[in-house]
Amino acid sequence: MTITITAFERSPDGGKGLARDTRVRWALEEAGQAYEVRLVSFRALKEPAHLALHPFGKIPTYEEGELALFESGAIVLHIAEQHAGLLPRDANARARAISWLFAALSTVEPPILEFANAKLLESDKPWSQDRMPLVVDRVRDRLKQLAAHLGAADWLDAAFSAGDLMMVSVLLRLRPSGILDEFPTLAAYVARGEARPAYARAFAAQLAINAPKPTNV
Ligand SMILES: N[C@@H](CCC(=O)N[C@@H](CS)C(=O)NCC(=O)O)C(=O)O
Repeated sequence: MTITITAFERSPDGGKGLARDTRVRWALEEAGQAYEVRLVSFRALKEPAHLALHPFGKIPTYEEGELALFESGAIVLHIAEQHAGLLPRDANARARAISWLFAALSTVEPPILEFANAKLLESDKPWSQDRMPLVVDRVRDRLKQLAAHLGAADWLDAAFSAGDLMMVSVLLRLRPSGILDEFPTLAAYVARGEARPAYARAFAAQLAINAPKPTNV
C-alpha cells in the first residue's frame, strides 16, 4: 500500500530540515519504506480537506490505505512498530526506546520550542529581554540532564532507535543558537544522527522542495 505524508509546500526554514515532515521521512528511510509526499500550502492546512486528516491543521500527516494519522510522534511510532530497524526486539528494550521517543517530545521539545518562539515571535515585546535568560536556562537544564544520561554512549539506550531519531530531530532545532555546542557530547550525538544515510536521504528530499530558488539577476 502506498504511504503518503504531507509536508509544507514551502517550509519557513528554507530547507534546514526543521519542519516535522523530516522526522517522518527519516523514519521511513530507516525502515526502507518508499513514500509519496503531498505538499500543502499554509492556506490549505486550515481547509476542510486537510482538517479532516489533521484536526489542528498542521503537517505532517500519514496515510496508508484506510489509516490516517497525525502527530509526528504517533507516526514515527507506527512506522517503528510496523517495520524492522527502529525498535529493539527485546520487550524491555523496546519499551525503553518508546520512553525516549516520548521524552523527546514531551520533556525535551517543549523548552526548546519555548525558546524558538521567544526568539521568533516575541523578541519585539518589551519583556522579551528580561525573560530570555529564564527560557535559555530551562533549555540548558534539560540538556544538562540529557548529556548526563548519554555520557560517552553513542545512543540513548544501546542501539539506535526511534527514541534517538526523535531526540536528534528535536535537538537539531537548537543548532543555530549555539546552545547545543555548549554540550559537546550532545553536539556529537546529533552529528551521529545526521551522519546516518537514512537521515541524509530524508534531509535531501525535503531540501529538494525547500531550498531557496536561484534568482536571475
Ligand atoms: N505536535 C505536532 C506539531 C505539528 C506542527 O506544529 N507542525 C508545524 C510544522 S513543523 C505546522 O504544521 N505548522 C503550521 C501551522 O501551525 O499552521 C507534531 O509533532 O506533529
